[in-house]
Amino acid sequence: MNSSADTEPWWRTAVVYQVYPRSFADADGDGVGDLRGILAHLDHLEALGVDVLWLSPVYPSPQEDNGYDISDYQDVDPLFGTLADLDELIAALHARGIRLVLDLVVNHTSSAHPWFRESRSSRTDPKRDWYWWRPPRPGFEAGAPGAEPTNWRASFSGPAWAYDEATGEYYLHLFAVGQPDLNWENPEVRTAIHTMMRWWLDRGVDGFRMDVINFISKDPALPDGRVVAGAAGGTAPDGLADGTASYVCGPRIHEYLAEMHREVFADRPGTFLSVGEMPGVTVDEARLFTDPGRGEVDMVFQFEHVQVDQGATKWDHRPLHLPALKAIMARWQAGLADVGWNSLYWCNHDQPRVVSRFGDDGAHRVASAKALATVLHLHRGTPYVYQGEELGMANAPFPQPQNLRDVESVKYYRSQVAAGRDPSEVMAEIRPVSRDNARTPMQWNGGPDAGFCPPGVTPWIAVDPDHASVNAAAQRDDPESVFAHYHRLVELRHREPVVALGDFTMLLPDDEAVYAFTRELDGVRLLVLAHWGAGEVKVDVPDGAAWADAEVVLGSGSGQPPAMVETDGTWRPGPWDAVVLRLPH
Ligand code: TEU
Repeated sequence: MNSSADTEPWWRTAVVYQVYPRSFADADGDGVGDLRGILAHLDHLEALGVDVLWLSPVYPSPQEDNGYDISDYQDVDPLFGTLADLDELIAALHARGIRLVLDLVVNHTSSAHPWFRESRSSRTDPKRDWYWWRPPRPGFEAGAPGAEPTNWRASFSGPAWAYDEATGEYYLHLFAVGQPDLNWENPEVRTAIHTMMRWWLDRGVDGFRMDVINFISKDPALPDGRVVAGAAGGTAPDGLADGTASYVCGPRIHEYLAEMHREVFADRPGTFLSVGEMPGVTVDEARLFTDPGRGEVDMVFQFEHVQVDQGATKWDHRPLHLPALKAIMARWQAGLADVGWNSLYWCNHDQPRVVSRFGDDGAHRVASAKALATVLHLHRGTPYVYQGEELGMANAPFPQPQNLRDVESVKYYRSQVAAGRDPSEVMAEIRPVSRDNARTPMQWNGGPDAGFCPPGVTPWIAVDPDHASVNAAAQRDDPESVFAHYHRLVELRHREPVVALGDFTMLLPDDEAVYAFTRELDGVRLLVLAHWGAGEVKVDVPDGAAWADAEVVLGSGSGQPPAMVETDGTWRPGPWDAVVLRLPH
């Protein structure tokens, strides 16, 4: 049995809201969202009731990866505003009781960062060893295909090494060419990062979301990966290999995170949040990372549940098999039940919109958005809401390749078409999964460009045409809206300890249409039932008769009202019905 609320860290009852600043609100009329745009919309966050704002990067950046390529860790890009604007945002949030968590992108910098400029200036520069420099593969001519020091593929297509003619060596970039990986083996690098983090905490920020933080420790031997036929995801294998075995949760990762915790957070009065983004992390590793006794991070973002509908690569999109998703969620709930903590998310700036991905963005958009929200928010862990998710925003159309903006999608398109594939086939692969789906402008109202930017301005990425009906203005005062439902879920977590802290038990693991589980804390039990679809369904709820006269905490669906558990213990829901029941009354 889990302990009760008053001894728990604050973030166990919190809900986090992610803002992707480029796409949230454009106050200065350059077509790109900015800090003053966020300041103008804090009432939205307050109305939703969230506790924390996680702000994606606003630092100076060439914007090759929309700010995840940072050229100065201690300033704000003029595109987004000024440091003074950020100070104002911190104060305005704190005045509303909302904490601010910044994105910490320290696996790599931008190639425009002064550290990298120095590092690349000569082989003997004192900062040479701050990055991963290696000579060409023996027997190959520098710069020739195959001369890369390892055969690793970068996350955004192509080799993970870029040749630098000036010094005749290659540097490692696990992401874009403009994102060289920092060498954490070098203690000077670690000290510089810790100093920078303390500087932000001194300024009033409340913690960090740590970008691909489980990639920072690499096997210094840098061995080749194993080449798998067709690994590029298409008909034209690129001859490259997956190098993740050498850097996902690498040899010194726990040491680095414990050191960071000690150097940055441990002796500081206050209440902070650290969440590590960790692609490829296992439950066992996550237990270690989030065990409070070890002092590493508070929680991690795992990726298994957002890869459940992928084949060999993210472009190989498969229909969801609900029992597979349930098995993943149940395993994470069980694995972090006694030690550690889960973060809960369907959406972020890298994922397609959940109502299109797992729900029904046509006839049942509102009901399916609510059902998906209910399922996620009733798990044990800290839920994350990504801007627009609380409105049920859907994937956008992207009719032509020119409509794409994201470096990952654009590079994939080009590489596949260059390899001779049919462009329309490649576009069909990209549409359902592109990160651009998450990045279309926030839909504030039904007017021109959804109220994202001042009239007459063209947004950096096209607004989804569905904003005429799907927007904040239409939902904020409507008790039946997706927004109102998210607000109720946030409020429920704050009010009802069993939601934040109760034990979790998955029910009906093999059912393909109903997601069901119970939560329990100090004699209070919740039953959560969600119909994942619109077909005809009847399930026998385990111990169902007991729930027939339970209190209805929340209910939503396509019809009115949603189906309840019947006295014989069965549940016959309408399309996307979802209910949360409580015992005792
Ligand atoms: O994402 C890490 C990451 O694993 C992503 O590259 C993810 O695999 C990909 O988006 C799936 O399509 C983080 C950031 O969230 C992302 O926006 C950055 O591009 C990336 O790191 C590099 O900083």
